[in-house]
Parts: sequence; structure tokens; C-alpha cells
Amino acid sequence: MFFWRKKPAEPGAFDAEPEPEPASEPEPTPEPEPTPEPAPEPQLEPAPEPAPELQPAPDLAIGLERTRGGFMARLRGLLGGGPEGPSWDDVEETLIAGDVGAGLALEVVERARQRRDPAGAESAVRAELAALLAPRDVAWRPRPSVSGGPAVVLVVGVNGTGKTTTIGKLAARYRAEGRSILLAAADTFRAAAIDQLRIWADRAGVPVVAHAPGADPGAVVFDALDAAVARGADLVIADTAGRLHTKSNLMDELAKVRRVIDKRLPGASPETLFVLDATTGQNGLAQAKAFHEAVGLTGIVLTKLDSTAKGGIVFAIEGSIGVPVRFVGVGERAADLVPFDPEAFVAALFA
Ligand SMILES: Nc1nc2c(ncn2[C@@H]2O[C@H](COP(=O)(O)OP(=O)(O)OP(=O)(O)O)[C@@H](O)[C@H]2O)c(=O)[nH]1
Ligand SMILES: [Mg+2]
Repeated sequence: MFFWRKKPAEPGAFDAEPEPEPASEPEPTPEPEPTPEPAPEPQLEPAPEPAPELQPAPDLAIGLERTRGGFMARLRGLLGGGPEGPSWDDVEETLIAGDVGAGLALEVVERARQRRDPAGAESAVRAELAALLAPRDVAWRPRPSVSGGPAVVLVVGVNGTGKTTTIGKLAARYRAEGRSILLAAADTFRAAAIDQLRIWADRAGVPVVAHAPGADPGAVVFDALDAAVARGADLVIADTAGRLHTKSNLMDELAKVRRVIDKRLPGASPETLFVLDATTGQNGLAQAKAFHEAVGLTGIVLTKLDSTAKGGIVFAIEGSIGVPVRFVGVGERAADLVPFDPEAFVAALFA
């Protein structure tokens, strides 16, 4: 099967062999090609070197243009009104329309009113929104918890939220920082998913461990961890198939992958990143809760913030499961992933 053929080594690849000299003896009769069979062992594809340079991250204000022009423009308009102050009902309604959520919108308005902020209503609402986002280490990186072992990142979420794209962006980011990365193609549901991960891996210059489509995702992750330990890689990022949070058998499969990591690298405490499409709005909260229960999330990546005028979900998602947003996706390029800094985020919204 074509799938199992090793790719030719790129010029300059670290494990490229020199071309063999042409033989002077008469050519032996070529053996008939054996019927290719799916090999049981994983395929570790070589990565081109050196790491391509990562373009600078986009300005957050540009990435958030739609949200800034959408519910935030209305909010700023209301809050910047005359000396009599805003209509708090309108403020609440605007927050709800911006996906902040009804309960949270009411709380923000109540607390902002009680502040009687001498700097005005905008300053009060801004402070209350900022207070919904816990302070965090903005320079966060996935770190190994097992001495000598790799850091492990398991990427999960419902279908089409941007998991594979985010993995490509993360690989490019950490590779540009000089880390040694390996990707695990544990979305074995479709052949195209494996190919998509390969394209991102090639761009970032990182190797992929893949099995055949339909293989057990846990086995792929197990082999990727083996390969990472053997190579001394310091980061493994595993892609997983998108799944509906309501399908318990699929959620069980994810929990199994999680157990495989614990078994192969006891104490590794993998980062489990939940990728949420910001355009999903409040439905994202139910998704996050179900994934949190199934696998224990440690971080959130909020994607497609560039595509929504209602980015208020960011204020609701953290509090709903008590897990920090680590990155926001603001486009489809490798560089379009921004580490989440609550202060910069709120400043960009109110700019
Ligand atoms: N505009 C925009 N598009 C994005 C972003 N992140 C991902 N996408 C797009 O979203 C679509 C789905 O992305 P994938 O990475 O394939 O999503 P996935 O979660 O891996 O999908 P499945 O594996 O099918 O569950 C692609 O067209 C991506 O280019 C983002 O931050 N902004
Ligand atoms: Mg995918």
C-alpha cells in the first residue's frame, strides 16, 4: 500500500543517506515486488531540517476585528454615552448577544453598577470582564513531568473545531523555538486526517508517527511516546478525531487514549487541550463540560475568533470548567495562534 512507503529524504535531511554508486556488475534480475501489506509497525516519517521560520504573530486587534466591530462596538457605544450613564438593560442584552451568557451578563452588570466607578461605566464593565479571566503565566509551555520523558499534549474537541490546524500551529511555534517535537496521528478515523497532519508536519519540519486508517488511536499514541523516548524528543502532540460530546462510546475511546499515556509514561500528566470553535457560542460550554468529565482538560484553545462578531464566549468558558484559555486562533496560517493574555485581550476589545 502506498501509505506505507517511506518518503524520499529531503536534501539536507539529517538522516538522508548518500546515493549508492551505480553498480558495475550486470544488474541482477529484479525480484518480483512482494504484495505490499499493511505493516504492523508505525511509520516514523523523517522531518526536513532546519525548522522554517515562523512569521510574526498577527496583531490581536486585527485578529479580533469582527468581535471589536460586532458586539464590542455596540457595548463601547452604550458605555461611552452621556453623563446620565448607560441603559444597564441594554448593556446586559449586548453582553448576552455577544455570547457572554445570560447568567454571567447579569452578574457583570450588577457588579459594574455597584462599583460606582469614578472613571465611568466603561471602566467598570471592562474591569468586571477582566476579572472573569484568572491571571496566568502567559509564557506557559507544555513541560515534561517525567524526568527524561517528553511533554505530552493531547488535543481533543468536537468535529471541525480546528484541532489539526492548531496542532500544526503549535508544532511550528515550538519548532521555531528549537524544541524537538513529534506528532502522533491518532485521528485514525479518516485517511485524509492523517494526510492533513502530515502537511502541517512537513511545513513545521517535524516528524509524524502514523498507523493505517482505522487503527487503534491508543496504539498510535503508545508508539509515538516510544519513538519520542527513543529519539529524546521533548514534546509529543497527539491529534484525535473530532467527536460529539454526547456520544459516550467515542468519549470512552478518548479516556482510553488518556490511560495509554498514563500507562506508557506514568506520571507524565499530559496537557489535554480542548479546542473550541468560538463561532459555536454558548453550546461550547456543554462541550467543554463533557470533555472535561471524560478526560480532564488542562487548557483551552479558542479557535476562529477572527470569524465571529461574538467573541464573548472567552469570558464564559474558563469559569464554566475552571480551566485556562492558553491560545486563541485568529486565522488559518501557522502564525495565527496567539498565546492568551487576558490583559492584552481585554485591552484589544476596548481599544
Ligand atoms: N478562520 C479560521 N479558521 C480556522 C482556525 N482554526 C482552524 N480553522 C479552519 O477550520 C477548519 C477545520 O480545521 P481542522 O483543523 O481541520 O479542524 P479539526 O478539529 O481537526 O477537524 P476534524 O479533525 O474533522 O474534527 C479548517 O478549514 C481550518 O483552516 C482559525 O483560528 N481561524
Ligand atoms: Mg482534525
